[in-house]
Amino acid sequence: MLVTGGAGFIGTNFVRHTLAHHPGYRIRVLDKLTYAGHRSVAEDAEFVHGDVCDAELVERLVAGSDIVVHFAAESHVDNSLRDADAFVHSNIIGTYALLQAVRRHDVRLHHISTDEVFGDLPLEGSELFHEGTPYNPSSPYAATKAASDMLVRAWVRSYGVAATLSNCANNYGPYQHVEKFIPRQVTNVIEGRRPRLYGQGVNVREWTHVDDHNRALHLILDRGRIGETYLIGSGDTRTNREVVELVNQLMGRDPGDFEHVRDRAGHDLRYANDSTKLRSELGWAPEYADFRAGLAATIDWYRSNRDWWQEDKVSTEAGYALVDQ
Ligand code: NAD
Ligand code: TDX
Repeated sequence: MLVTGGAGFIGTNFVRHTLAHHPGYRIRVLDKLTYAGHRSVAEDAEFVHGDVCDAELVERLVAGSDIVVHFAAESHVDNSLRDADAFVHSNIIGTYALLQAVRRHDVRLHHISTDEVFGDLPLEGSELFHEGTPYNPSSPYAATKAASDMLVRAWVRSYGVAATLSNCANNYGPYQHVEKFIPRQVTNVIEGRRPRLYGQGVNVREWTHVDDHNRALHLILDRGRIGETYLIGSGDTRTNREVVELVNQLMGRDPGDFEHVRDRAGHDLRYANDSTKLRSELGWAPEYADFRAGLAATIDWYRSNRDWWQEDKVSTEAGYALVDQ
C-alpha cells in the first residue's frame, strides 16, 4: 500500500491504525515533509521523501504497489488565503500525477477529500451535504480539493480507473498540526495564552475523531464500490464558540476566557455531512460518539507530547500574528 501524505495528521494516524489492525499490508509512505509533515511518526513503514507531483517518482512507486491511499495535500484554509501556489501545485498537479500512474499500472486508488468542496450550509436549518450536493467551494484550499475530486471522477469515467472517493468532515485527535483550530486552542492554554476565536464564533463544524475517519477508510478500501463517493461525519456539530468553551472547561479554566480575533475571509458558515450511505452500505458508526471524551483524550495527548508540537507552535503563532488572527 502506497500512502501519500503519510507524515501528516490523518496519514500518520492512518499508518499507525493500519499497522495495528490490518497487519496484512506492507506500507510505503511518500511524503514531501512540508512544514506539516513529521517523519519520525511513520517509523514503522518504509519512507520515501518526495513530491507527489514528481511524475517519474510516482510512476515508480505506483508500479510497485497494489493500492494507493492519497492523503498528500496542502490542508489549511488560512494558508491558502495568504498564498495558494502550493495548493494548486500539490492538490491538483499531485493528484493528476497519481491518476496517470494508477491508470497506466491499473492500481486501485482511494482519494481523500473534504466536505469543504460543497461550500457551506446556512447557519439556521437542518440541511446536510450528501453525495449528490453540487460542488461550490469557497476558499482556494477547497477549490483545489474540488478540482482534484473532479479529476478523479473523470479518470474513473473516461479511463476506467479503479478509484473511490471520500469527503470527511473536520477531524480532531493526536498529531494534528497546531495551526488547526482545536490544537491551536489547547496549546494556547498549555502555554498560558487565551484561545482565539474568529469573529463571533458562530460558525458550525462537524467534529469526527481521526480514528473514526480511518476506520471508514478501511471499510471503503475493503468493500467500497469502485467509482463511488462516500461522505464521512460523526453527526456531532457544534459552534466554534461551544468548542472553545469546552476546551477551557476541560482544562480547568473559565469557559468564557477567550479572545475574539479578526474573522477569516469568506468564512464558511456551517458544515454537516449526511453519512447514511457509509453507515447503511458499509456498516460504519463512529466509536468516538462522545466528543467531550474524545476532546479530553486529545488534550491529554497535547499535554504529554509537547516535544512534538513546541517548534511548530512558535512559527505558527508568528504567522498568525502577522495577519492579526
Ligand atoms: P496535513 O497538512 O496534516 O498533512 C499533509 C501531509 O501531506 C504532510 O505530511 C505534507 O508533508 C504532505 N504533503 C503536502 N504536499 C505534498 C506533496 N506535494 N507531495 C508529497 N507530500 C505532500 O493534512 P491532514 O489534515 O492530515 O489532511 C490529509 C488529507 O485529508 C488532505 O487531503 C485533506 O484535504 C483531507 N481532509 C482533512 C480533514 C481535516 O480535518 N484535517 C478533513 C477532511 C479531509
Ligand atoms: O484560531 C482559530 N480560531 C477559529 O475560530 C482557527 C485556527 C480556526 N478557527 C475557526 C475557523 C473554522 O470555522 O475554527 C473552525 C475550524 O478551523 P480549521 O481548524 O482551520 O478547520 P476548517 O477550516 O474547518 O477545515 C478543516 O476541516 C476540513 C481542515 O483544516 C481541512 O483540511 C478539512 O478539509
